[in-house]
Amino acid sequence: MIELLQCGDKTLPLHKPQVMGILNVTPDSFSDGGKFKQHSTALKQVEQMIVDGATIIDIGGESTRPGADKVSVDEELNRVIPILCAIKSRFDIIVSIDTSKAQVMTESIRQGAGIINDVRALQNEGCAEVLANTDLPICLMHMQGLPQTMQDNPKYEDVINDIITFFEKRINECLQAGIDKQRLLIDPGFGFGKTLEQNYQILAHLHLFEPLGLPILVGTSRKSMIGNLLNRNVDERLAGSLSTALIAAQHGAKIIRVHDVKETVDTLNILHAVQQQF
Ligand code: 9MG
Repeated sequence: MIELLQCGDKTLPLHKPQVMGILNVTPDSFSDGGKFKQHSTALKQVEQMIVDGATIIDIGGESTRPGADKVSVDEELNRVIPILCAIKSRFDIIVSIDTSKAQVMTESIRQGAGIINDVRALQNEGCAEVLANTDLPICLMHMQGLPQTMQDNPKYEDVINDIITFFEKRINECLQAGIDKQRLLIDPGFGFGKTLEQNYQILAHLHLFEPLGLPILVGTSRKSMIGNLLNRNVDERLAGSLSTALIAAQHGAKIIRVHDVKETVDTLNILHAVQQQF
C-alpha cells in the first residue's frame, strides 16, 4: 500500500489517517448554509483548519447533497477558482477540488490544485482525458444515481460487493485512459444512494475494500446517516461524526473528510497512540 501520496509539489504521508477539511463555496451547502461564500470568511476558515491540523482543504463549488440543483460550468469556475488562487497564494497546503466537470478540473490543476475529488468517479465526458495528462491523485467516489434522485430508493444485490465491482471497473477504465493506479484513491460515498442500513453496513465492512490496494477516503461528517440514526440536527452531529471517523480509521481509512477538523484530529491522534502500542 502506498505510504506517500505526491500531490503536485507537496507530499502527503499516509502512515496515519489524514484530515481533509471541507470548504464549501456553495450558497446552498447543507451544513454551513453557504456562509463561507465571502472570501475573507473562507480564508479565516481555511487558516483555522490548517492550525487545527488539516493537511488537505477540499473546495466544492457544486452542492452534492440530496436534491441539490445543478450548477453551470461558469458558475462553478467563478465559485472555485478565485478561492483556490487565494488559498494557494497564502497557505502552504494541499488543495483538493471537489468537481465532476472537466473544465473545472483543467483550470483548477492550472491554478495549483493537488488532488481531484470526483463524486462521479471520472465518468463525465472529458474528465479521464484531462486527468491522464497530469500526475495528480484522484479520488474516485461511488454514487448510485444522481444527487437529485439518489436517495429515492437505492437498491443493491450486495452493497459491499456491488461497490467493489464498481471500483474494479472504474480502476480498469482509468488504467485504459492512461491514469496510473498509484494515483487513485477510493471512497464508498457515504450517503450517496445508500439507505441508513447500507451506510452502516459499509462502515462496518470498510476493511473489505483494502484488497483493491488503494488508499480509502471517507466522508461521513454531519451527514444524515448520523442525524437519522441519532435523531440529531446538523449542528448536533459532532459526536456521531467523530465516532464514524474513528471507526472508519480503525477499518483502514487513510483520509477523513470533515467539517470539525480540530476534534477529528484529536480523535485520530488518540487512535494513533493506541495503534503504536502493537
Ligand atoms: C464532495 N463530497 C461530499 N461528500 C463526500 C464524500 O463522502 N466523499 C468525497 N470524496 N467527497 C464528498
